[in-house]
Amino acid sequence: MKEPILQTLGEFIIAHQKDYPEASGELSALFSAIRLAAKIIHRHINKAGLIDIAGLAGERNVQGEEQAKLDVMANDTFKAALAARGVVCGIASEEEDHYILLDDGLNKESKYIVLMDPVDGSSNIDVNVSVGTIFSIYRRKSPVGTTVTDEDFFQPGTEQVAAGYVIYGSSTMLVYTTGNGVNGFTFDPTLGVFYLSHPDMRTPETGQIYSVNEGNYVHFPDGVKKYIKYCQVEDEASNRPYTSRYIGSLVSDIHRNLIYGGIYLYPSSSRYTNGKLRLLYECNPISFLVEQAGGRAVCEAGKRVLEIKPTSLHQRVPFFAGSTAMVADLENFLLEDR
Ligand code: AHM
Ligand code: MG
Repeated sequence: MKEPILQTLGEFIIAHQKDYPEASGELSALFSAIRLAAKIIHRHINKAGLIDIAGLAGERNVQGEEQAKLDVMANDTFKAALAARGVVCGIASEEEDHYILLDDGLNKESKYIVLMDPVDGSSNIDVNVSVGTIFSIYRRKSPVGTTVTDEDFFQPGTEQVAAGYVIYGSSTMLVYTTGNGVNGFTFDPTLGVFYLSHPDMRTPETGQIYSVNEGNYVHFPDGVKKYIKYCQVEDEASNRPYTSRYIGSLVSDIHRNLIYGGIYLYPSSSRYTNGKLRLLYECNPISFLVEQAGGRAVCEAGKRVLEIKPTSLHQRVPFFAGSTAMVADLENFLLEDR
């Protein structure tokens, strides 16, 4: 039997470059750096159990969390892959206290900055649960050739040029947007190639899944508590009770809900007064993807995550994202309890 010839990620990027007449090829080169880093991390994750890279590296990152060895490896891999192509002038990462200036060779002349969480949910590796990489790309605001500044990194999410995630699951997938819909590519490890497997991903208008760490329930704001109870109450017309699904790995929870329809919640609580998730390299890129797939992402009733004006690199925000009708229902509960 003949195997169908599928479109590769590289072919897809080249085919779509013509949609942007001003494109110089720099963004395409940036994507190939991300693609390479994703393949290297895929290889490490798949070997994690064998070569014991899953243990802790003995350092703490800026948020005071212990860094797993994989976090360190993935961070270094991304930095090296991005720097090698000469297409990025600045990088910010969950694993770095401050953003990094790349001013060697071609990088100095680049107009793009990248913000990333190299391995989100890395504690899940030890127990063989899917993790992900999240990335967000902006055009710098400061003049090309000068040192990158806060102004380049503290842009609202609406200014993103591209964003995406890589999920290292039962298969590895790269899902991204450049503001023209969302496309997903599945990695064939035998060939080392990402193939277009999920063209033009659209999230259902509504769904039956709610995803939240319910262990924190008593610490949640009243509106969130009431919404969770609403999800659990029987109502035939709206197919409730909904199903509760929470992996505790943001990319995996979002990926599932994007495909099946659902809502993801990480509210503020007495433990995390601004929520736990970081605006710049977790919530903004995921919000861009969710909106581009037809969903909604807010930090409070009526406020899109993408419109927040960032004030610090590792800032956290409450995060609610998913199917538009479900997020709208939640917003009504939040409004009532204002
Ligand atoms: P990390 O960036 O330190 O890995 O933490 C982020 C992760 C997300 O992937 C996940 O959604 C969340 O933390 C889970 O937090 P909790 O264990 O509080 O539910
Ligand atoms: Mg993270």
